[in-house]
Amino acid sequence: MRKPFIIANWKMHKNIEESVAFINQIKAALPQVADEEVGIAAQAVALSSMKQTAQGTSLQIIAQNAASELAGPYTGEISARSLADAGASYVMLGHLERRRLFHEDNQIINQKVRSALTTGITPIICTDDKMVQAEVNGEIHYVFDQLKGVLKGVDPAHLQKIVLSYEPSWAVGSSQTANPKVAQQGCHRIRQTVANLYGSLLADQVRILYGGSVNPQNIGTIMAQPDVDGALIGRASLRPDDFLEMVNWQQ
Ligand code: 3PY
Repeated sequence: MRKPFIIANWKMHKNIEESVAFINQIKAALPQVADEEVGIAAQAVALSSMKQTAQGTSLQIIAQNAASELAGPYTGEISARSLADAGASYVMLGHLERRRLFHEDNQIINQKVRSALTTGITPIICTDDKMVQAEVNGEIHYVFDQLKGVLKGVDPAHLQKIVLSYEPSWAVGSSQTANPKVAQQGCHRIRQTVANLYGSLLADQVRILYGGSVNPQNIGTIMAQPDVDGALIGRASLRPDDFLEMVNWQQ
């Protein structure tokens, strides 16, 4: 049984005070029992205050990026080790905006994944539609280089806890309507690729999230797809009421 995982990706929207205020507003309504995981990915400077505010709740504190090295002369970088110290239990790596705006490639993301794994912080590895290519003649053609590249050298024992996500580029940071069929196809192909790389037992266990234009109206149909285990939510996660509505998508 794969536990659903609902994540707010706040990108660079909220400062420390706003992040803490948001958690204070939602914390009493978060699921008590861990039959669903809920997390917030925020700016690194807010993580430790968020962790303190979330004490006693099941909220996961998530970093949005990490350096590829654990320590050393890398001015301006933040290591996975320091993010873990600040209270992050997960780190998002390879989000489309990191690839598109900061030119991160599979090799850099793979280094970040391996580095994060040595600290005990769990990577949420994002893949986009370089993974799932455009529709051609009514058939969707898939390429797997992205996933192979970012998972290179990753031990099967680690893959068990890693989380993967599929975020088609047209749906990220846009107000396009998310398409549940595309979400299912993308997540299914990722699962098949994991099966090819690591075997079907691990592929059945790994959680795969869908991201891009998820909102309170469409989350139910997206989460109903058999290969979608959770959602990475951008803009629609910025208001506490909307976020709680999506956390409670089953109701
Ligand atoms: C979006 O929905 O815009 C996202 O980037 C989610 O990660």
